[in-house]
Amino acid sequence: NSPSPTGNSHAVTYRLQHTDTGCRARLGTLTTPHGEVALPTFMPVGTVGTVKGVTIDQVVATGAGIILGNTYHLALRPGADVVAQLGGLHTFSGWQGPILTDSGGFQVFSLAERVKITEQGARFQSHIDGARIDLTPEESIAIQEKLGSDIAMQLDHVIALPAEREAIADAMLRSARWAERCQQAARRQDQSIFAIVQGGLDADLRRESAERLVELDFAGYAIGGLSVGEEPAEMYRTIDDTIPHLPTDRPRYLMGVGRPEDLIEAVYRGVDMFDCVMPTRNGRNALAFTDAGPVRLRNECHKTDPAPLDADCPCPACRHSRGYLRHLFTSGEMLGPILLSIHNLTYYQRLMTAARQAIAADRYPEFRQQKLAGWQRG
Ligand code: PRF
Ligand code: ZN
Repeated sequence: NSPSPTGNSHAVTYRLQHTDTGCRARLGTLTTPHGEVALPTFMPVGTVGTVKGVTIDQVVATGAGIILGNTYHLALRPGADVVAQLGGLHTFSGWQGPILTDSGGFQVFSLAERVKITEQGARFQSHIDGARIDLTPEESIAIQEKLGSDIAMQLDHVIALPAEREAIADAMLRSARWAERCQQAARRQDQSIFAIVQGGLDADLRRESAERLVELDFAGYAIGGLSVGEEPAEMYRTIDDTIPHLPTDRPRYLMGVGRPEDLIEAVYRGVDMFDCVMPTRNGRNALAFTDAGPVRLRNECHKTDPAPLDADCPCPACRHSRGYLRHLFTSGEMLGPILLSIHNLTYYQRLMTAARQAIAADRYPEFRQQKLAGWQRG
């Protein structure tokens, strides 16, 4: 783990290969202890050590290069020590490629009960059994080290928007202090930490957050606190306000985003990594993503439709007619949610593959227009 010629001694490194000549979209490679990933990329969410409804072989077949796991859920059940005893999250889940674990900051905000945030950390009750838990920056890193992910996220303080500027600034500054504590607590040489930029929708707070974190030198930088109810245009503007303050030689990860159009817009603005439950959660609810926009398979109009969801899609769902897929859902068959989860994950991976090809050819702006026009027509 010796310092590279570029002065980057992290276990996880980013190599920028090309920036599109017409926008900020970037083509790059992420190198981790469990292999390389072409960026931009989408990470399927494997919250509790499984991408819901999909086997590891099936996740691999969708084209995914890296998956996400959750500190919060795995710490509550089965516990980080149990995962460690079973060989760590790679062996436990069966996924041998790169894994990123979220820190718990957002899950405390969105799932836990009776949450109390102090400078020390988050105190809350488990949403599973009500047990009282303290999650400090040091504890979050200790758990993520037991899980053995390639990328650990810093613990951050996420707040609901809209909020008073003072509260947003307070949470941003606390998140920056927690970032440094996470860095100090880190022991593993085969794991890197990504910092998380916070600061709501305020350009000055985003800049200050980015500058404080960049000063500390992390392996990568996430943009957090977005997609929490604000308008898409506000999210895009905040990405534009943040990206110029991040180093070009580190990956940028937009957390918990989003719809296909959000990925396309964020890549345009210089984002490299994404995660979201949308492909799997929507798939379980009979909603399929296509180039003509989302398709609701429970709708009567698909009852006798012999066409596949997407004639060009190589996934197992697309060997069937829309009429058959609808039948699986109306009959309550478990294969429906499984097939649509696989289709949607495949759709997201093919979208990112096409985005990378467009960037390599300096035609990302045209590619973006084409995709947005298709989704609007649908
Ligand atoms: N922080 C963390 N995880 C996250 C977020 C965040 O702000 C978001 C915001 N959309 C999703 N997941 N730690
Ligand atoms: Zn398909």
